[in-house]
Amino acid sequence: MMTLYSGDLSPYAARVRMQIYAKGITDIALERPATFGTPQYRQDNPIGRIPVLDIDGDRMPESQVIAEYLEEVYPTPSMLGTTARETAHIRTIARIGDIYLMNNLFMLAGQAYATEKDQSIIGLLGGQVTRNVRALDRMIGPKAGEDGFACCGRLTMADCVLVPALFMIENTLPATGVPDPLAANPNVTAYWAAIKTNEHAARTLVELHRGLEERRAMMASGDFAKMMVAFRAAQAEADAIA
Ligand SMILES: N[C@@H](CCC(=O)N[C@@H](CS)C(=O)NCC(=O)O)C(=O)O
Repeated sequence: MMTLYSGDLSPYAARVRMQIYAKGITDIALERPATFGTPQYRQDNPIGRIPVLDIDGDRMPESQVIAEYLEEVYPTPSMLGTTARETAHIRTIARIGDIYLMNNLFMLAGQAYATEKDQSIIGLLGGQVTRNVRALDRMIGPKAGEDGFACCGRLTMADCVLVPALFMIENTLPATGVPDPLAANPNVTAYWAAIKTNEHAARTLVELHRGLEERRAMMASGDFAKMMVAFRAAQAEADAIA
């Protein structure tokens, strides 16, 4: 039995969920780990993050690693290429989404909620996001804006990463004050409008929006601030043991 430890608003978990939906996998349970953010979770999962794929108690972290594992275990429908070169293109776009966009967006997210914003962090990470949306604009397929697929004319692992990354650009980046990086990039803008209509992307986006609403409610009630204090304490405890 496999369980994906996940959370609605986690863009990294969302990329794996979208892949699971697109592949029609029905025997992986999706669960928010009850201990997430506690010292116990960090003890059980050294990196301390989600997603984690639990395979009968054997825990596998890192969304990209999980995505590649799922491709091997559930090869059809394939979300990789039909040639080595196509697969390399898909993986390049997926890396842009993961490393160059999502990682910087995730690190920036704290600035969206901060009462006093640190402009040096926003400038550094926001600049990376802006630059790499421009790179993406040149690297997605020439028909991406028409067919709604990042490459190869069908849904691939690249789309699974780009959907949560572009969700963050649209929904969490504005609160940091970084100018909209989509405005100057017509291919990505057209692709984003088109991929939103894909059923698996739409399902994933509903979950991401639900997570965002929940986060906003927690912020309004003060529960989010309390959760962050607990998260930091758990991290400090884990660091002290290390
Ligand atoms: N490189 C990791 C990043 C995962 C990640 O940062 N997950 C976030 C949620 S989106 C998390 O668990 N954050 C908790 C923390 O930083 O303590 C992956 O690809 O899975």
